Amino acid sequence: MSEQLTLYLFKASPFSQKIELALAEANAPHKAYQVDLFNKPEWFASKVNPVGKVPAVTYGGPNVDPDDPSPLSAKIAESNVILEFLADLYPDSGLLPKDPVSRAKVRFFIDATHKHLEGSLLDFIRGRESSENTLKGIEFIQGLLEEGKDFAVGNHYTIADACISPHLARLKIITETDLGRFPAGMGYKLGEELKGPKFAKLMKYVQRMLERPSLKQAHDEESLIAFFKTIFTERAQ
Ligand SMILES: N[C@@H](CCC(=O)N[C@@H](CS)C(=O)NCC(=O)O)C(=O)O
Repeated sequence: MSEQLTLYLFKASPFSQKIELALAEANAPHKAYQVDLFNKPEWFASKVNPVGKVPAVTYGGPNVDPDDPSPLSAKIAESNVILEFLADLYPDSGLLPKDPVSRAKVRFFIDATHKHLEGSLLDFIRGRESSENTLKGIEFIQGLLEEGKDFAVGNHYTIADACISPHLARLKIITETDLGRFPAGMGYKLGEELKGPKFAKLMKYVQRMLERPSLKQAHDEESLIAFFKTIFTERAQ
């Protein structure tokens, strides 16, 4: 029997969703425990992730209930580290390609998503900055997509796709609903810019990622929209 694997997540967290996608793509048996970030259980920081953030996984050790984590399991946090861990655990899943150049490209894509898109998009959604850096980040990412290839790298789903897809799913929501803390209309405006010919390659990639069965399984757009409505009650001026 394989070692136990438990994912601690928050459903609306894009970082958690990366891991849900990778687990689904690898068809990996696991348990999932929803951490209420507004009322975190005391044991979560002391027994799973000292910084109190999701996602986190426990691996190995006895097969315990997720709300009673064992000191004998390995604890792994940081979404991009967990993605690599899952690719290592499931080498035949294709989550990381076998050849060194493609592996480097996957890692570069993940690094680019982190440096150029993740922070700027979240800051835009939270009303902390305009969409300028988000657009620059999207342009940078688009430049990494190779013509005629369906995925971030090559012709197979990898952890690079799992890393960016949750952000693309949120980009779709904010541009279609204008939900966010940014000034009214800025979400729609970003959506209009993305519809132009300049971003056609990226938007086709977005479409492919949103149609992926793993994304459909992990992503409940209606619930996320409802959640956004509860947290984005004010707007930045
Ligand atoms: N760099 C981390 C970011 C994780 C993160 O910010 N998680 C948020 C949810 S989206 C969280 O757990 N926040 C709770 C807290 O900070 O107390 C990763 O990639 O895993």
